[in-house]
Amino acid sequence: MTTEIGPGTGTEPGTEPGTEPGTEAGLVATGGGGPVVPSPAAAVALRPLPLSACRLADGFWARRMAANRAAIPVAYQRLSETGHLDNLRIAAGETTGTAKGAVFWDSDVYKWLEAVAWEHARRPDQASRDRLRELSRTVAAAQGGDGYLNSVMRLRGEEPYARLWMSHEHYCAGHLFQAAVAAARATGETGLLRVATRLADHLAGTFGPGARTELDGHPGVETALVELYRETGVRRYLDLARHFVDTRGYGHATKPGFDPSHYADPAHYADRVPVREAATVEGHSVRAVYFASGASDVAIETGDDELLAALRRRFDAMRRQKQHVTGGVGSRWDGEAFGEPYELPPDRAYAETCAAIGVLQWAWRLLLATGECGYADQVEHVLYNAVLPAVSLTGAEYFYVNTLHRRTGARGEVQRSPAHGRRPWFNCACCPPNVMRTLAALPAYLATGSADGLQVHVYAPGSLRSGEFAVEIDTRYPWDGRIAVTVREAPRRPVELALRVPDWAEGAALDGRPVAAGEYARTRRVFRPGDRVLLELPMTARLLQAGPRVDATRGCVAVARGPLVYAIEQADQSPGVVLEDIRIDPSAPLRPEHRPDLLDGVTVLRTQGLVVAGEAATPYRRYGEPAAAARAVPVTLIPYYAWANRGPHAMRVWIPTDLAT
Ligand code: FUB
Ligand code: ZN
Repeated sequence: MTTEIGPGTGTEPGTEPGTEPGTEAGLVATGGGGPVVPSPAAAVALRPLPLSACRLADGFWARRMAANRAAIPVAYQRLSETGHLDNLRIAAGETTGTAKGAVFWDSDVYKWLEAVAWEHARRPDQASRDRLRELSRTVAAAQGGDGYLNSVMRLRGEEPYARLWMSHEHYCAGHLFQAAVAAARATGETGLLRVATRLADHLAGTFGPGARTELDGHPGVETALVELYRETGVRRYLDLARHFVDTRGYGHATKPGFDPSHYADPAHYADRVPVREAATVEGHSVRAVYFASGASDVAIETGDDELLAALRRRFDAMRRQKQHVTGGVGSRWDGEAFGEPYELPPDRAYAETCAAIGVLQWAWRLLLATGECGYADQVEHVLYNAVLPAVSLTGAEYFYVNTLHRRTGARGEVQRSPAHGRRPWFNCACCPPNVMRTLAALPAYLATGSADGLQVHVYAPGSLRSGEFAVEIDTRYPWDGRIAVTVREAPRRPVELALRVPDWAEGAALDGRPVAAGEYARTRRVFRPGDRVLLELPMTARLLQAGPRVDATRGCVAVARGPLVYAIEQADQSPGVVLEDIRIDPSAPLRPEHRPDLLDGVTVLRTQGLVVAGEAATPYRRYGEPAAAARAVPVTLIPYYAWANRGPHAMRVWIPTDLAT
């Protein structure tokens, strides 16, 4: 049932459901959906399940989500302390003062609201509903009579949309739309949705064919407009998203005039090459992948195969040339940017948390569009190894930059340096609430449904339902590769159960029969309650090496087991051994050992390595001269996501193998 709350409860003229000027459909919340709900006409191979159809039982992700839930009130505190909330309250006339912080700070509040909404869907509680209502009222009161909304711009007296390359006004609008859609789907309440549609109508009246042509320097509004279209049925929001997608690549988002920095480079804004022609990702990594996600949404909703094909080519180029072994993207600190192909330095990796979340969003959309297993492989890989490492086990401390190598004694020069370890907040706080909203909606990424079946992409204990087909999953994944699926309810007709066999899982078996890695293992039949299907994924640890074009990791290996990338951290090594001096012996076995007592329960890997005798007089020696003597040492690896939970120790993902290199 739809409840009208907060602003516009029907008492002011023109605020009754469905009577908002410029709004063609009534604000009737669809309810139940998660973060991406393609419209009935959308060109998708798979459809997400409602959040309520994916329930997690105690296990790996349930623990991480519990920590995330506990961090949500902590983040509210941070948003209060920094002045994020005050900006909106001052703009709303609830208090007095001047604007603090960056022009995009409203977006952090909206991301936090989105997290509250998804959490509420999972476990409703009055306190979060009250908070949602209270802030919805504030945001509504901060909105101008014409629908314009941006507290910082307004308080600083800046002219709306006058410097869109930097002002993030559309970007903030996008995060508001996402929060409003989440609130409607999660709680059935449309107060915030009303604010969102007023702002979207303002945007649609200001920008588009025959109107203003500038684009926001930071994409994000595209996917949000599509979601708003999906939630409200208002076609002009989709049309505006398509306009923003099709007109990017012609310099409309780029800072005009001369500027010797990246601010005058159209590539920084994903604005150098039109979307249908772009062969790869470039420029600011978050902007590039957010834009590609939004463009994928547009392709899905408009049935634009040509656009989808271009986005698939671009994703593939990113995966082949510009993605770290962890799934993180963005090699350069300067401009927070993608580097050249194969420019993937582990020690200087930027790999912003938001960029990983953008890759997750993009991969998920391409999975829905195509049903191809490779995109689900990316979803899982990025979740475990690029998104999760950004948050502490307590759930309340974050990395902005996700390095793959922290040196012994490293000093954090700037606030976001990973050398500090994870931090409670940042001045540019895009990442913490982004993690929060992503983890709060995590069950939405586990499985999809279709008219005749269920597809499971990411394994976690719990239950899943697609229509009349309901199953229970029992597993200790990612520590153990056995996944038992028990049917609880099934229609009296054949349906298909599709279980993803990850690309790394060579030797997997379904009910004892071999199944191919990198595909779905499909069982189609008339299921009966109590039927059981057993998928067994081999969990032998494996060594990975980079191709010859990746210079930065030559002579090193990375280690993975199941879906997890591993790392060595100083705290686990023998006393006196300096992490930089460790070499791994690639011929030595990697023995798993589950340690319930360590890092909230992890499977460590133990192996044999060598340690060189100490620092040399100079870093260089003549070619061919023997390296310093080495002695054998035991080496312990932990999952990369769990590093930096015992202080900011030295850590590395890429480990040298050879004393000669
Ligand atoms: O541009 C402001 C913030 O910086 C965005 O939210 C992120 O993309 C980050 O890079
Ligand atoms: Zn960020």
